[in-house]
Amino acid sequence: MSEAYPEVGRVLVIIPTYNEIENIRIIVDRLRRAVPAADVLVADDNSPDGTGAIADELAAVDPRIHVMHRREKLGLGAAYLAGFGWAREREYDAVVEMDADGSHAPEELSRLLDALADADVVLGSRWVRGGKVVNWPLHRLVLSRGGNLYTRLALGMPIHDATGGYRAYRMTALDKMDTGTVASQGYCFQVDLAWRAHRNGFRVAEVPITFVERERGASKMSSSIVREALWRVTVWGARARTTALRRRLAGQRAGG
Ligand SMILES: Nc1nc2c(ncn2[C@@H]2O[C@H](COP(=O)(O)OP(=O)(O)OP(=O)(O)O)[C@@H](O)[C@H]2O)c(=O)[nH]1
Ligand SMILES: [Mg+2]
Repeated sequence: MSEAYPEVGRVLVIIPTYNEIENIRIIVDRLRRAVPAADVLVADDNSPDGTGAIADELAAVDPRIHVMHRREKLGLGAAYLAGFGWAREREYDAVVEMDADGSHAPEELSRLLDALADADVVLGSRWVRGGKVVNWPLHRLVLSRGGNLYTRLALGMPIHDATGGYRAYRMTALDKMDTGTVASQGYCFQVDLAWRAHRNGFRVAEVPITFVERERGASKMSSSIVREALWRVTVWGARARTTALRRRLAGQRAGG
């Protein structure tokens, strides 16, 4: 099989969906045109609006499109973990995370994959030079910038957009990230994986993206998602500082 990204290998784009009937055709169509060499996996949590059936229709006429039907809505993180497992079983070399709502432009994916040639993890970033957000109300901008600032300070991690969900991972990196122990669900899932990549010493690249607010369908963002991220990041940061302090004390003791 010819590979569009010889330095990366076979790529699977995972699109998690819950009630995205107005978006699913559009996003898959855009993706297939923009990056024809990548395979697509729609991971649908039994959407009541019939998104899964539309995905099946798309898969029936295009062998590069696949659908994973999950029994119930278990959150974005759980859908991605199942998708990573699916990719692992089929020996993909890289996986991409992409929302269904059009916020992540498929036309920008080739830049992320180009960057993966020299990185283990590539983050589509709204908050580096050249990154943009289109049509977000002020409170979402404040939440995202504030959340990322807090994350950077609490974890001491030099990543500008740790909450974003447009990403590419080398499978070898994901395998070492021990994703079986990830408990985070919402946005926090993204921070969790970025934190694991950072702690593993992986090459993490941030590529500027233009994030566009969804035009169709309802957001699944909620205050509980924000609360989860806040407490988990705080706990991880405290744990990392305690571990560093313990090591320093042990080193001082050993050094006499
Ligand atoms: N399979 C699955 N997909 C989900 C679930 N929750 C959200 N998604 C999908 O994850 C992607 C991101 O969800 P959004 O609702 O856009 O969440 P968001 O981007 O944080 O919120 P907005 O910025 O308001 O759009 C979309 O493709 C959703 O359909 C879930 O529980 N299961
Ligand atoms: Mg969205």
